[in-house]
Amino acid sequence: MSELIHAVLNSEEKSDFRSFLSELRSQEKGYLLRNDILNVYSEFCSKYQKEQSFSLLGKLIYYTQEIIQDNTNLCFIFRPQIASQEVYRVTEDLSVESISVEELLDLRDRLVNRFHPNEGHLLELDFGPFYDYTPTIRDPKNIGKGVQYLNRYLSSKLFQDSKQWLEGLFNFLRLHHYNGIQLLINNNIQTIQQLSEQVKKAIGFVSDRQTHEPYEEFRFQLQMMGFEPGWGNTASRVRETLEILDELIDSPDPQTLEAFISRIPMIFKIVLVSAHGWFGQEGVLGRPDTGGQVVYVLDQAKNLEQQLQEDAILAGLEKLNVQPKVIILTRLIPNSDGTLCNQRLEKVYGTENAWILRVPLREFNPNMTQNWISRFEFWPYLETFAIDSEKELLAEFQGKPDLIVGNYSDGNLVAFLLARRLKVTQCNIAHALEKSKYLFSNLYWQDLEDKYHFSLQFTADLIAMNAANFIISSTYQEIVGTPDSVGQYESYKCFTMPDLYHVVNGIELFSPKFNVVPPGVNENAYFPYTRHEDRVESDRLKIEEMLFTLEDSSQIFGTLHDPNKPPLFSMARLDRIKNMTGLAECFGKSPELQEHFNLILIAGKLLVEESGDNEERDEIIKLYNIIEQYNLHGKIRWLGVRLSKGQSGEVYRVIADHQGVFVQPALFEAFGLTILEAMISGLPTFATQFGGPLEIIQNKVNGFYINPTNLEETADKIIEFVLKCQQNPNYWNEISQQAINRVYTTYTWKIHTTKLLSLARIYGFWNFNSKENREDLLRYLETLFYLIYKPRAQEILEQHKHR
Ligand code: UDP
Ligand code: LCN
Repeated sequence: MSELIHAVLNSEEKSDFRSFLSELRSQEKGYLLRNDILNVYSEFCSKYQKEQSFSLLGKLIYYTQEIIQDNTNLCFIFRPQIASQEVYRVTEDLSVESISVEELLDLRDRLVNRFHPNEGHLLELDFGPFYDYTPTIRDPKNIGKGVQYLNRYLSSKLFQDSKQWLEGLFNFLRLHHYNGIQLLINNNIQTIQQLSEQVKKAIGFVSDRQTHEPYEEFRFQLQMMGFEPGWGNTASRVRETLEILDELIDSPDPQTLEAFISRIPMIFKIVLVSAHGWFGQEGVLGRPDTGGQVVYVLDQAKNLEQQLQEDAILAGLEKLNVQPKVIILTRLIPNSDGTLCNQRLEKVYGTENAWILRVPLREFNPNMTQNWISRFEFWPYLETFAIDSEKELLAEFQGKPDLIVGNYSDGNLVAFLLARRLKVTQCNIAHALEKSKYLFSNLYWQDLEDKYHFSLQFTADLIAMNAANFIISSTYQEIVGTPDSVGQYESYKCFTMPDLYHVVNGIELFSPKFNVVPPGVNENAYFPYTRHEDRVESDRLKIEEMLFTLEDSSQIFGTLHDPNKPPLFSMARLDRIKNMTGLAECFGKSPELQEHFNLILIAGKLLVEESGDNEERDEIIKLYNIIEQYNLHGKIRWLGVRLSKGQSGEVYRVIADHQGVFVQPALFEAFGLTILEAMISGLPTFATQFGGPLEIIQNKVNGFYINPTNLEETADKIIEFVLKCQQNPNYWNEISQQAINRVYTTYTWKIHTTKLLSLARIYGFWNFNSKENREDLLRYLETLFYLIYKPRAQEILEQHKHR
């Protein structure tokens, strides 16, 4: 970047740069974010009739993420490429100097008047040194493909010392049991030499058998040779697995290693931690805090169980009575508002051995702990919840789990505490890191602390993401963003929490622990509207009535003048970021949209008094105001209903029957399951360009991007689609079909679970083999937990005691 700045300064654009800096200095805001910068620059260009994009200055501005005013100096924060940052100070006389991360964080503190030079330095958190001894990916485009990289890297290291590598492999093979039953190899094989010989002998033995001969029929002969169950369920499967092992011993390479490890029966018991919300199978969706995460985890649990069962059968473990078990760990909520969230154990529908295990919070103050607690207030209860859960899990599994997966900041912290105590592989899933959702949430954390307690959340995030053996993200940009926007994990790289700590290196984004594994969609509930044979006519009629005509003021607001107009549909929890009010305003401001569509929203509750959530209450009031302001009566229906999965699937299909469209107008969406649901149903979908939808949808191919902060442009995009449909009556169908194809080819739970289990096995293998010493990192994280997290959590607990 320094070269680019100097190129500007040494060119005829120097005076433009000077005038632009003076334009910046005249701005009221001392802290300009990318959008502000682009606006100032665009105004500057039109004022002085300058070329925007092809100039050197334009290029410089393109890479600028933030500009901070420091008296007469300006501090430029550049992002020359994904996951990297450079900071320069430009003085009034145009001298340029690079500044360190530490100086930048001090500057940010000064900006918000939180800098106390006399009080000495603030605590600096730096995770960099802990990653010094682990491999890192070099090319940013390979970020998120951790396991591939790790395999290649570690294999090449491991295979260098063939004796040590083979010893490691041998020891790993001897490790596996299921409920006390030895798997894979027994004591008849004592050395790696014997293993190699016996593998060849066994290959010869199974090759002489019928391809489909069941394993049980030759089990005892194999046992005599030293092989226990786990190699396959038929002669051909056993032969394949042994041949892979044979190849691995004779001429190892990373692909063979991956293929072999992916077949090892080493995962039977999994915990999915989803701590805060109303976690249930009915009556919970659409409540504050309870949306996609519950859907994701439930579907994941079902599919994981199924995959584990299939894997166990394929491995030849059927007759051993192997019953894989998946437990979703959540909190028990005694006052459960008609849901089953007060039940200790609930079986997951459609599974044999997947359960929701609910563990109550200790009774610090029954007014709090008997009721739902917002995710922003939940922090003080996590440690005791983890301690109590450990006992319950050990009892339910009759032993330790093989994998612990955390969900969201709180679940990830619990997963860390459990994994640390039980010494089990820890996987993290963020779902949504709030830091990216709330602008300046770290810089102004003190002002937001009462409402959001971000000091705990961000500390918990740092602890859990660094502790995790591997992290699953739904998109690439969740990790490191796009060329012009910062990723969610990336935002933890360097930030200040004024008066609390400075993070100079919060996470290694190039670590192979990051893996992109997107979720799928429940294909029983959500499927194309054209699959008439799978739809139930009476359900369709009921949903039709509910969406367009039913009068029920307790849960439906609005009567349509013309119910036959196509619906412009959206469904989301009613929080600020989901921006349902923005969509209503966009509709209100556009007579053209009103002419073509009715607006149908399924969102939250209709009455302020019925909501216990701050943001939901604000949004309810705002939505009514917009309806009045733009006089949307007769053009809008707002449904405050809670639907079952089956019903919500039929909602999308009925909207598609009416040639409607789905709009997802969130100000930021981490991933966006409703987008998958709408697309698989066959709805042309317009989704926010901020966040995950950018990767789900390919613009104008199988859906459309919108910028929900630009209401006029959003309306224009939808109208443009309508006009195209009028010109080409097949256009709606084309987009609809492409949307369906996109989900079936890229977003299925089968793809997800196969990859997740393969990751869990491979990371388990590497942890065993590389004997990576992480104790120093884990001790550092524990220190943060005890010295920063716990005292702050205790303060909230004291406040809660008086509620
Ligand atoms: N949902 C629902 N009823 C509502 C709102 C949402 O059933 O009133 C479901 C929706 O079908 C989807 C999930 O909740 O499965 C929302 O997931 P998404 O990832 O879109 O957003 P989140 O709420 O997790 O931020
Ligand atoms: C949380 C969110 O905010 C959504 O964007 C995701 O789709 C959901 O979790 C599931 O991961």
